[in-house]
Amino acid sequence: MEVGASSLLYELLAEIGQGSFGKVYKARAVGEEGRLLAVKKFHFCSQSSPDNNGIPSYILREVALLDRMKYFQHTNVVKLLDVTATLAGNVLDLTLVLEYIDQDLSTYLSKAPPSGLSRDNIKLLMLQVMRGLDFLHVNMVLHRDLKPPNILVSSCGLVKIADFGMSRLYTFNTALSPNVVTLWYRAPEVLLKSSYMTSVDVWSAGCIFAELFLLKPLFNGISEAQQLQMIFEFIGLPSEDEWPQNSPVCYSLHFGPKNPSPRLLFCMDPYGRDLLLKCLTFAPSRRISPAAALAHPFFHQH
Ligand code: 0RS
Repeated sequence: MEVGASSLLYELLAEIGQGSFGKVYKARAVGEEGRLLAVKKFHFCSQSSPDNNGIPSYILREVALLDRMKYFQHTNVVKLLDVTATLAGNVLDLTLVLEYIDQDLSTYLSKAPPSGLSRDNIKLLMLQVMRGLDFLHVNMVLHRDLKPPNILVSSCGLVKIADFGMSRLYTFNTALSPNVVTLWYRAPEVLLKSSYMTSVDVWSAGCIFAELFLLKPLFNGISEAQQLQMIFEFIGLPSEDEWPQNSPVCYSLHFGPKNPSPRLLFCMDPYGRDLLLKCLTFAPSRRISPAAALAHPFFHQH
């Protein structure tokens, strides 16, 4: 099988990242005045056995969906320029060519003055994150792992979401990858192994929103249990009937106090605080949507 006729020629310059997402390289296009590119290589292997013939069909479907994302066009979403997939037996090689942005949000935050980012700056960054998310969700694309390293910030302050639309492919490969995944931006329903939808990305965006004010992660748990504990310390323990029924994790009062103590919110204005709590709502169905967040007064007051 072959998807995409690669017409883009490039030379790899340096490896910029490695994880369950495969390897990402900085590259330079040949011709085109040497435009910079990000090239992502994803190697995908499945043991063939008598009852398992190679790559599962849902993976091939994911690749076909990915190919459609070449037609995606949004200022706040990294542009996918080319997709090449080659399937040989039980090995699938996937190469994505994407636009390159010079900085990620974690580096951007590490360079912020100790006094913090200005409220206007935070507003502009968050507005773009929500616009990008709204676009992805309208197009039925889940990110599922939104965090500062995959939010890119260009030198002129343009925000672009990267590393989206591949979460199902990653899940298949995580068992094979030794990388530790961060829990810090993970929604409670994911930590509770319940079903989830686009609202998980809004939770992550909420954690990032708080981090723009604090310049450090809001919840930095080192285990799933500690992560949940930190969450409930902040938003309060939900009632037992709010607990997802299909979760293998049992409801327990040990998880945290009944009443929330959002102590870190003193540095936020009332609108910011309100938006944050709407993003960090326990029940996925009551969590604010990106479209509703964009209409929130936090973004519209001067
Ligand atoms: C550990 C501090 C370093 O342009 C960067 C880019 C960068 C991109 C880019 C474009 C499109 C991706 C990257 C991408 C694709 C998975 C990804 C996972 C995470 C991030 C991006 C992904 N910290 C991390 C790497 N880093 C420097 C700081 C940079 C700097 C500039 N521009 N990626 N990473 N898709 N798939």
